[in-house]
Amino acid sequence: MADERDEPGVALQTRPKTKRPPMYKVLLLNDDFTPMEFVVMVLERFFGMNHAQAFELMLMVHKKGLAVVGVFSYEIAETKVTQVMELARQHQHPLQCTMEKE
Ligand code: TYC
Repeated sequence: MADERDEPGVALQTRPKTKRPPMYKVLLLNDDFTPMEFVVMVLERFFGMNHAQAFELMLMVHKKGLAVVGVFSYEIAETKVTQVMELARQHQHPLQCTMEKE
């Protein structure tokens, strides 16, 4: 028996036209010089992590080379990257923070 897809005059449910905005991953990269405590402080200050979460994520970056620290809208991700890079620059640490589309 034909299902409703085959029946003339029966409207298919259409997808809502509102598209979700693209989201962006903020990535933290390892290096050999930035002090671990500085990275932990950055994660606490700009990414709302408690000390244990920040320490765990810092160690993950240290061991794996990089990690996603959060996913945000474009403007928020860009602000986080700028804040991290600016603080690292002020302290003369080579810490790198970037963003990429999810
Ligand atoms: N690898 C650094 C060290 O041994 C620590 C570090 C961790 C640096 C994470 C950057 O994103 C980073 N001092």
